[in-house]
Parts: sequence; C-alpha cells; structure tokens
Amino acid sequence: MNHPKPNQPLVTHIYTADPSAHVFEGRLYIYPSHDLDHDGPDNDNGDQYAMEDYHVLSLENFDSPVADHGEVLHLRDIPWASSQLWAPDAAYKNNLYYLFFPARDQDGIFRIGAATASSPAGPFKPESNYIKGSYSIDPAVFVDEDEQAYMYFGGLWGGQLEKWQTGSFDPLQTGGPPADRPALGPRVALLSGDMLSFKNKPQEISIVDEEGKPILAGDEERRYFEGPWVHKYNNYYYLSYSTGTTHKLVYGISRNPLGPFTFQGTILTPVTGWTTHHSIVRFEDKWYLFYHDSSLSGGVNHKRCVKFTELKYNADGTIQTIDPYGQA
Ligand code: FUB
Repeated sequence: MNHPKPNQPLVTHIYTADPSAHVFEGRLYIYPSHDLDHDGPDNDNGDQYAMEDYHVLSLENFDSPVADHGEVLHLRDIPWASSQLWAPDAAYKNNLYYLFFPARDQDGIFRIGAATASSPAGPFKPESNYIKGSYSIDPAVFVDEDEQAYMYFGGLWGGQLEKWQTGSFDPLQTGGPPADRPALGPRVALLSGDMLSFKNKPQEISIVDEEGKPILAGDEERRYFEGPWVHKYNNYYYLSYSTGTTHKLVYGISRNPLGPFTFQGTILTPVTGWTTHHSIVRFEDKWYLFYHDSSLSGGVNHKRCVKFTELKYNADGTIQTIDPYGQA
C-alpha cells in the first residue's frame, strides 16, 4: 500500500468525507463519514448523504500506509437513530475514546449521539439515547487544557439549524434570518465530566467583523453554514467552518472558547463538489488541514474523498490561505 500524499485521496477503496483528525497514542487517527455509492435522490435536504456506518482510518506517520480499521459503528446498532450518519468527531477523556455523531432520530430530527471504545480504533458502543438537548449536525469536540470539553455543532439547510430558531423544533421553518440581520451562529455546549451529557443549554456563538459587528445572514462569503472546528494556537481559540453556498473554509479567533469570534479570512478555497468540511490537527510539530473533495468520483457531491495538506500560520497568527489545486 502506498503512503499518503498531500492533496491526494487518503484512501480510494471507499468514499470518505468530513474528516476529524486527532493524535491518539502517538498515532494520527481520522474519523470520517463513510459515503455510500448510490444513485438515490439528490436535493438541498441532503437526502443523498444516506450514510449508514463509520470506519476509522489511521497512520503511524506520513511515510507509512493508511490503515482502515473497518466498520466501527453501524446504524442498526444505534437504538435511537433512523438514518443518515453524518460528520462525526472523536475525543479522549476518562481513559475512554468517544465518538460523537449526528443522525436522524425516529421522528426524522437530527440529534447528536455518543459511543465509547477502549481503543481509538473502536469498535464503538453507542449510548441508548442521543445527548439530551442536542440537535442539528456536525459535532466537533474540543477538550481544553483545563480538561473542560466543549461541543460545537450546527448546520443550515439539511442540518436543520433554521428549524431551531425559536428554541424548539419547528418543522415548518425553512428560512433563516433576513439578509440584513445577524446570521445564525453555530451552537456550543459544555460537556459533563463523563462526556455523555450537556452541562448547559446550548448557546449560540456570535461571529463578528473587525469592528465587532455581527456577520449578517446575507454575507454568504463569511457567514456560518456548517462544519465547525475549534483548535487553539498561541492562546487563541480558532473557530473554522464552511460557508456552504460559497464553498469556502473560513475562520475567526477569540480569547474565549465561547466567543465572540472575530472573522479573519479564508483557510481553503472551494473544492470540487458542493460541500467542504475539515479539521485542523498538530502532528509531529507541523499543522495539517484535513478536508475532502469529490475528485475521486469525478465530481459527484455525495461520493467524496478525504485529503490532507500542511497548514501554515503567518507570524501574526493568521492562517495562510490554501488553494487545494494550486499555489496558495
Ligand atoms: O456529510 C454530510 C454533511 O455534508 C456533513 O454533515 C456536512 O458538514 C457536509 O459535509
């Protein structure tokens, strides 16, 4: 098996997307979605993303082959879930590995569940119910230096975030705020010590411009859409996310993990395929961006492949913009 190369599919034997990368036990683990090869309906509701299980990938370093640890969790084994295992994340605490994942519940409402394992490679045993108070998609869990864990989540359109604007689920609500009003922000909740429940009601994160004014709903180049990720660099929290309709990965920074985050710029310019989704990880003294595109399937939106590339900071802490197909 060949060793992985930057900006090339990490694996080609299955379709993968939404990579969450972590270093566990000195090894780089990637927790992706497992895209299915099907010809079902394709729409703004995201029905084409009909995933049913998760695989875990790992590598010793970038000179070694990628291991596929096989199916580590399947929809049939999750009592509360009915369909669509979307973008997961993983975390380590209490000598356990946690997989956090969104799925539709028995009423078709996206919720976020947890599963645990004694090894970062799984298999993962799901909890009997979703995390109480959770909703929408794309959990990203950041464990701070003081061991407090935060879950960031939320996604527009198929991710149903618009339907929670009143605080409860409104199936008829499909629109977001007017274009001249603040955009919907991702949500954040503190995780309890056992990582299986929220300590508080999820709160909305504010993303502001350099003057402290909220990014507006009509500002599709900068407003939050889905796929949050938080990492820490030089004592700043970096919140990065997808802009959805404008297909960019962008970021803001804050001194506080709860925000507000001040918008900074673009990390990754648009990739082949509609969605863009990422994670940022430090491994062997370099920083890496894991992302996906649809190049492996010739551009089919729901048949994606995970890739990686080095991520570089400028001296002032800003991130250098990456063009996945050329020079930055
Ligand atoms: O993979 C399904 C969905 O597509 C994810 O949850 C989103 O972030 C987008 O990548």
